[in-house]
Amino acid sequence: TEVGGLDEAAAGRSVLIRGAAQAIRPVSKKMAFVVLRESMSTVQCVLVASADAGVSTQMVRFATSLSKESIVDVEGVVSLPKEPLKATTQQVEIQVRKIYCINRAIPTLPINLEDASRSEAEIEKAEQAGEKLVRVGQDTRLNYRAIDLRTPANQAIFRIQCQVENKFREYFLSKNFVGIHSPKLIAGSSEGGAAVFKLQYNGQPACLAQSPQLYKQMAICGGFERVFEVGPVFRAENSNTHRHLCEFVGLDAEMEIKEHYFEVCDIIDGLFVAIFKHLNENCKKELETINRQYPFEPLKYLEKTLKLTYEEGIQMLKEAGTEIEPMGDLNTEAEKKLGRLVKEKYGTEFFILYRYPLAVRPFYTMPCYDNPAYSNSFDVFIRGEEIISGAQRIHLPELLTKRATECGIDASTISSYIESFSYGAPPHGGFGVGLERVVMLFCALNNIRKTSLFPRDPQRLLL
Ligand code: ATP
Ligand code: AMO
Repeated sequence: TEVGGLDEAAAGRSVLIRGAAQAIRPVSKKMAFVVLRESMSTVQCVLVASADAGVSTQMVRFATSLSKESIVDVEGVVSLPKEPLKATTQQVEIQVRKIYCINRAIPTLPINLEDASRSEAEIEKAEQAGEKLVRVGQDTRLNYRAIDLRTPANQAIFRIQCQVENKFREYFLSKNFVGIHSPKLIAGSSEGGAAVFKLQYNGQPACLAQSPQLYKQMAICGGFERVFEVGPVFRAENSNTHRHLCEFVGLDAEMEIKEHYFEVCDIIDGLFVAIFKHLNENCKKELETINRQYPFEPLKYLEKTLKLTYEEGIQMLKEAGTEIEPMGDLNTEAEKKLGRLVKEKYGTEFFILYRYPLAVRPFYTMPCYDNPAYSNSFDVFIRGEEIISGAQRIHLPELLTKRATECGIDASTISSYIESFSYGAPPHGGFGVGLERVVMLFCALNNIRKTSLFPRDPQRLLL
């Protein structure tokens, strides 16, 4: 039986459950409570010594001697509690008949699960009441991630992440995209900009791919009209921020464009509205569980995603007192502020900003036909932070060589990529999303390390 499925309807049933002993509360020689946890759910198990039920005082003593987080099997009967239960997710109890310890945890764990599962508000309330408890810091959590991951909020976060990835695949398959896998060991950097991890490849200098960019475009040259990839992306940037990782999961797409690069924006619109809907409708328990530890407002989004030009964006910022260099990029502060302004004016926290100045985009970005100082490119934001970059690409080899050179890239180092466009290449465009950022921002979490199972940041490699 699964702990999460135990409800009032199960009252009177005999069950066998396995879980971790999250809390052990002796009451007397004849009575004890053991709270068992299985993923996001907890249930209270009641031991009462009684000859009728075949429960001895030794069994009660054995239960109270268990160490927290030991793995335990319990046989018992589901019953309704006399008063509503506050400390468990399930509103039923188990009257224990038999209890077995499958594997003991060491007596003193580096992280106390109950401390690690509390919200900031609960911690403050407990402190005001004079209770002594431990605030479990981010580093401690990551140093002992195998325990930290057991908190209900973490269980929920990675279930949400899995759903986002799954919906991404499902949506692309429904739109006739072909899933691909591009190499991660490559000879040169993929696109300039972010720093790369260098390594030796059979005596040759090589690096880890900083994106599937060049290969997903070459797949389009290879005759696949629409492709997508889910895979690791490596960035050696020394960015100690709340939103940068050195390795993250990239969700990438590339597609032929028939008439206009807004066809790519339409895919993003359909994809994300489908993801948000799916999470809100089918992941209620996960979202509530995250909310209990990290309270957040549901994401505001429109059925048809708002698109604003970059110029409109900087005009909005200007009117609100923030001057942006018109042909420069938005810094993190300006992006956040624009996010707030758009939310006030249009009632959405998810929008596309398009037509960026060409100078702030990568070399492969198509300049605007009407004004080459701008580009057919866009970024997408959730709650004022970037989750997607995308664009129409240059499919003309001469222009590609010219733009690479202007951006300081030696075109001879990417000659096979550039040549791919001389064999007949259709107009195309695409985008890249960071999976961890989508989950972090959908749930308004304050740090990307919370949405990475074993995060790689500039300081963290060993665990
Ligand atoms: P990507 O690098 O993939 O485009 P990003 O969100 O990292 O996505 P960047 O273009 O690197 O975006 O940077 C956008 C803004 O983020 C920059 O203008 C800069 O203000 C800010 N930023 C980037 N790296 C850092 C950093 N290490 N510390 C503080 N701010 C940073
Ligand atoms: P970009 O470099 O903007 O674009 O990356 C695309 C998306 O990946 C995520 N992201 C990150 N997530 C975590 N840690 C990081 N250090 C990090 N850097 C980026 C963000 C970002 O929006 N080739 C282009 C995409 C394209 O045009 O198709 C690219 O890599 O969510």
